[in-house]
Amino acid sequence: MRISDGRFGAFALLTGFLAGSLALSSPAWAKTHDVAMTAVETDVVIEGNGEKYAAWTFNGTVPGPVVRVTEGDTINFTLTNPATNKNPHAMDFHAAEIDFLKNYRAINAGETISFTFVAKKPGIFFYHCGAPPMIQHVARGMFGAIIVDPKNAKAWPKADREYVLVQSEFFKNPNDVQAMFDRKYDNVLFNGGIFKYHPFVTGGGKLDAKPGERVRIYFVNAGPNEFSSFHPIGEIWDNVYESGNPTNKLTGVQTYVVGPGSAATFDVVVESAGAYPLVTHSLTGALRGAIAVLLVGPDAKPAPLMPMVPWKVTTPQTEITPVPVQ
Ligand SMILES: [Cu+2]
Repeated sequence: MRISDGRFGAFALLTGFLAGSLALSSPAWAKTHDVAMTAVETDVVIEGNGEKYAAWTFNGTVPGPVVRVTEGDTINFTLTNPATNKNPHAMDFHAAEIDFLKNYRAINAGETISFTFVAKKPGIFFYHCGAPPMIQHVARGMFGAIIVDPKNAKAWPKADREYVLVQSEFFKNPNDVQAMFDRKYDNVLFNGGIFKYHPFVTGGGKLDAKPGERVRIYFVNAGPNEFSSFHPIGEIWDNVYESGNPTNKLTGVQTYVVGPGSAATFDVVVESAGAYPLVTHSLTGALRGAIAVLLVGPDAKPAPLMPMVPWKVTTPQTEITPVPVQ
């Protein structure tokens, strides 16, 4: 550029100034969120009869808390691994684009790690612990979902009702890492429970909706190994958005495959009242726990994004005795 030219010089100064301003400050619509999680090694209820499991968790629940931000937002994340824990833990956000070695490294009990990222792409993303053996940390419950809403809310139709469903495999013996490598799972879970949203099973709940509502399911497959073949029995997905990005839009889909470590957003407009089980059509998974019944009726009440209401315990709770590692 010829800086001797007055007009070019002024233009260069102006664009340089604007570029500098943009680099120094976030766009006006972007927010900064401080997100803190704690690795908690604790027993959690995994079945409607009160059965408990020696889980490893983020914040004491399986899945961990849903994180929700908007495209362009900055997340200052902190993970604490309390001194009372026995194992190293870590955090890997699929919504982030940052160095893995530095940010996703495992920290020992008694340590804390912090990192910052900008959620640049809209969608539904997996998060999980990456401490070795990662297959065990995921299988025992260290996973969750982060929703990055598009900054343009009109990028897709407005949803009348939203749910988050996270699928995962359950291994009865939390210490049998070989079973995890051999894919010898005992159950498949939605949101950390066996038939958690199946109203005909002891202690089971449901997902509510009203006729005509556009129900949006943010679906994450935590794995660790199996593919999900997500299907609404009695319905057809009006739209499926790969990775939950409004740009990745499919229409009129019966079943959509979500691999382990992946996610998609599913819209269904249910025309008439009734029961519509949402399943993985990999039937060995559905029949071992991965059925969530969408109960559609005019009296449906508002519901949280991820219903985690404690299950009604109808039988005495039993503890699972940890088995030593082979
Ligand atoms: Cu962990």
